[in-house]
Amino acid sequence: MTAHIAPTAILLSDYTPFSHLIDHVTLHFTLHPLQTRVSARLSLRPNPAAVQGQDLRLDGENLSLLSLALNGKPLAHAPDETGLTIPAADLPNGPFTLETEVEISPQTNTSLDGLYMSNGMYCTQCEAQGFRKITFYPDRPDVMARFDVTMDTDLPTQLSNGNPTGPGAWHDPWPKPAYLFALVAGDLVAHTDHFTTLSGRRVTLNIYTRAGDAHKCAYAMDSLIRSMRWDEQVYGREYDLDIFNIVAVDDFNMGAMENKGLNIFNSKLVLATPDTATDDDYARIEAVIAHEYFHNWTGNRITCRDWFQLCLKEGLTVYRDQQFSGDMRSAPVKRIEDVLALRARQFREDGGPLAHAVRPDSYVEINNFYTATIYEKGAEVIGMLKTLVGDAAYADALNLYFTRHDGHAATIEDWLQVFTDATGHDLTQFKHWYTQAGTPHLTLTDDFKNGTYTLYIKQNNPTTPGQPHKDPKVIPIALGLLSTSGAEVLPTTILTLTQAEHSFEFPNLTAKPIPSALRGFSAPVVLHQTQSNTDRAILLAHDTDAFNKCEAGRALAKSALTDHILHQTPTPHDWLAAITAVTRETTLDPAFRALTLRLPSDDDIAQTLHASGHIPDPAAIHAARRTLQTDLANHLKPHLPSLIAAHQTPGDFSPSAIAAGHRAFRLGLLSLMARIDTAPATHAYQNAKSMTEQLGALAILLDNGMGQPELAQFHAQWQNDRLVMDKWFGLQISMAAPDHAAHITKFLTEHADFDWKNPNRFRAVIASLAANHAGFHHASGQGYALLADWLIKLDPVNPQTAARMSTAFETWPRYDQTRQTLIRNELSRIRQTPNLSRNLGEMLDRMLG
Ligand code: 0A1
Ligand code: ZN
Repeated sequence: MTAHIAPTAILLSDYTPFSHLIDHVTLHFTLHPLQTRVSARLSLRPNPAAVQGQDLRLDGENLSLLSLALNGKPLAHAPDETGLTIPAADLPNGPFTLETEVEISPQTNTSLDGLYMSNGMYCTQCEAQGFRKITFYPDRPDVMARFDVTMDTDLPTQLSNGNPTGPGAWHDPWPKPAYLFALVAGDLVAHTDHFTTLSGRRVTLNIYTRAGDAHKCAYAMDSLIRSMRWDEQVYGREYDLDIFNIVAVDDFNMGAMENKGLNIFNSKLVLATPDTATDDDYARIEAVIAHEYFHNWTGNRITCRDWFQLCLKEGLTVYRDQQFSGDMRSAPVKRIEDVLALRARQFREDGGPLAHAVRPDSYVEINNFYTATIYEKGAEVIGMLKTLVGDAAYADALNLYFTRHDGHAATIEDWLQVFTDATGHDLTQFKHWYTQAGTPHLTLTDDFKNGTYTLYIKQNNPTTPGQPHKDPKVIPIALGLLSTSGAEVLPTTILTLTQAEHSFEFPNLTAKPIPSALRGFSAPVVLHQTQSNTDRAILLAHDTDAFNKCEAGRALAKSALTDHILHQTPTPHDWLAAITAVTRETTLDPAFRALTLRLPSDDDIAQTLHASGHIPDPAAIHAARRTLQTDLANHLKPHLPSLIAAHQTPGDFSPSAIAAGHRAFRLGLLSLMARIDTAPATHAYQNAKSMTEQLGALAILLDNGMGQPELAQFHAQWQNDRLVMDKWFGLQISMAAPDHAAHITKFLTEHADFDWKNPNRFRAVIASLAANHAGFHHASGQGYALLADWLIKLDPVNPQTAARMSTAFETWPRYDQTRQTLIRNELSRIRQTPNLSRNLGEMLDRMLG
């Protein structure tokens, strides 16, 4: 085995304030693909809150230092691998200026971190630690400074943070940490609009794209304007610069980035027209535009003291973007979708070797912590806080947060203190949600005696890596009770758990009620309860809580699937009847019906089987799911043609949630129909009026072993549109039959258009293989080997994306011995690769345990 040096972990408990404060930063860029020069002038002074007389340590990576001067006098100190130290002996006791000039090479920076090039455009990504690849600087979020930026380049579009002060010159009046710095230079076109703030200031809004893409910005612009208005109305937050710029970039590791006044976006989260973007793309664009905009207050004006506090800005900003999307669309449907995504990504993470607390206390590589736990569970924790204190108190607490911490770098302790001060709540126990990893499991049992219904709830917090002991958590359970005729006998009531076991009594009832527990998914927990299919069907038909109504349908489907897998039980009639009733219920939102119709994914079933002590068999899960689909299709058959016809969206395309709901429902019906007859799906493909319909119909055909002519037609139609081509690549793999998935993936990696250095294209191919559960976990191990080969190849080029993709392996402990061995062998093989990045190295070490 090749020896590797164990990288040192960074610890929360080691935090100390930085030695100096920076009042002002002046940056000048002379842009050149291979030899960009960066001149920096920092105005510093000793930090009165830090130990006095310390050296000045600046971070810096891959920088050639050309000159260094302190108060105008040259210094001769040489940098090391990770930065530059000016010894205390050379530092004045009062204010001083430090000037550096460095040379960097954006063209050869394939990591897409720091200053890099994409399609001839210069752009930056500095979160979390990219600024140190641009100049020597204390690259930590608690050092906040005002920036002035200028640049030399022939490119016509020259952007940075703040307000423009001249051509290629920018002044940002708001102190900010280095991770919010951004610079863009390119030959771009602007889609421009304006917004007048609550206090009457007129703000210029620009979305910059490559020429030819400007007509694809209308929906992103509309989403931005609605976000700005919503943040004023709901949180009282106004925009604070004269201009707000967004730039769409084709090569980007993540979704988007909230740089002050200059958000940089992955182009797939900006560009949309009805014929190129699906309804899911539209919804995602709206959500991410809002997310990045909302960071202007929750992240930028109030930032994080250190990276352990990442959830302070991310959990809150996700919570806010989820509220926004709920207000713009259907709140119940949005909640159901968010919970399904939480379970698919965060519960999966929390139940495996990569589990970590919402506020971790150690990391090796911070870029590995932009996770579903920090983001989505971080948002759930805020939702629980709001449920516990109430809406009015939540608003008071947020107002206090904004006034108390504006302009500062805060901690989770600060955040909780604001709630305590504003609402009087003691949040000592609640804080466990931030510090203890793992998904709590709740077990519900009940009885009914002498007119009193008693609910017993047990809480169990499983151990996670490095955290063998857990304390009981504070858990708000929203509960309703229904009679067997479906009438609500107890409207939603919040039960607050604080101990390992509780009982709750409900007197004066005439018969044993049916509990509707965890309404609206009031806490991110796994609920175990023995429910009869009859009770589930009553909840599906009558629950007033939309989330639990849908959940009852899923519980029916899950028990049908697991019974079929474990005991070969035939598809139960009560599930078929209950789903048929919902499908035909015209008073229900089509988007809701579409969600209810959708069977749990293969991965979800594997997770469920594992949680109940079984070893999931990917091939059996896949087969069971198809059997149930076919049985449901046959049961619904008499109704399918009329339902499919009824949900055709007439007239011009609208991206509205209502129109999208009709399309989603119709595609769900077409997908069932295709289990019997694929002709309607072929017809739908030929007559598609939007990308949602075209791609949806193609997916159905591929899922049924058809669609080869359509696939060729799709390629011919869209070969020049890179974002649509990502879909073409991905769909063939995600819809491939289990026996063919690895082979098709390999074939597509040899395609001339497989540009593996582009993260969107890499993800379209490699993440689609990982998402094809039965294909990836095929007994041959070919899927595992292929993924490992590609991680080894990508790591030296783009370690962040390689590390992120490695999470496909995180579920290994669920599976049988043979698969566990196959996966662990691949993980060890990758680990032994010479010069592996710290990013991928940390992920492998955590997965290997
Ligand atoms: N703060 C961004 C996420 C982000 C993080 C890291 C990035 O590059 C490595 C890019 C974006 C957000 O929450 O949207
Ligand atoms: Zn964010």
